[in-house]
Amino acid sequence: MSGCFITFEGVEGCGKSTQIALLWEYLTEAGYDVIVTREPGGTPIAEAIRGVLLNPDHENMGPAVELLLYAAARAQHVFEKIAPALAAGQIVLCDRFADSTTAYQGAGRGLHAELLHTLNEIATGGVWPDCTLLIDVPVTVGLERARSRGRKDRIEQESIDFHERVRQGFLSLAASDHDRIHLIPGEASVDEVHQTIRRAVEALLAARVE
Ligand code: T5A
Repeated sequence: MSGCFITFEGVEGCGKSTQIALLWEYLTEAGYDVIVTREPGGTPIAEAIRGVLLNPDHENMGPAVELLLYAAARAQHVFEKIAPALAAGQIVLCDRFADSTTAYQGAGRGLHAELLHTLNEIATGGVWPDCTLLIDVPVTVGLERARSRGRKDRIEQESIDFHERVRQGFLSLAASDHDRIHLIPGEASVDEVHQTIRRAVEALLAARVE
């Protein structure tokens, strides 16, 4: 049986990492073989690219360079980690994936949708999430949560307007793909959000064995 690819998306500080850890624990205890990974990153080469992308000193990075680096990190991540894990039948929980490029570089930076689509096709090699959990919070709530970590990375330093466009980009994606993208209200307590996510993933896994 091939594995199951589940991605988590949303604005800065929406609670993805927190929820991925809870879902990993739940699924592992239930006997599933689960790995957790993230974008940009997940492999040594892609983590090195992450360092370049998020370095707050790289404020002169052009939009095209940013786009190509996210795509390069994703191509290596899919090739080295995600595709082999799915082929081995594992559940892959991934903190961000190609929808982040559509939201940040598309809606946020204003890059052309067709260009993003082509690059996403190349970078993913056709490996696409079975299910995406979009945790939605107001931008100010997410940024306030993220701020508690200290120095902001290069993308967190962007304006509120940029982050609002990103949020709207995610919401548009969810509206256009109900089957894959589950919109999860993220302002509820950590446990309430976890329960909502659990129900969505249980339904997904049950449907796959029918
Ligand atoms: N990016 C990424 C692109 O521009 N294009 C792309 O193609 C890709 C893949 C990645 C950056 O790169 C950009 C997007 C990002 O800007 P990152 O460091 O991985 O950088 O940033 P994020 O993915 O945004 O990760 P964060 O850690 O900022 O956010 P999370 O993981 O969503 O949030 P989390 O779980 O760490 O929670 C943040 C805080 O909130 C609390 C937690 O305890 C924590 O303190 N919290 C809650 N508090 C109250 N109620 C809840 N329900 C809470 N849930 C969590």
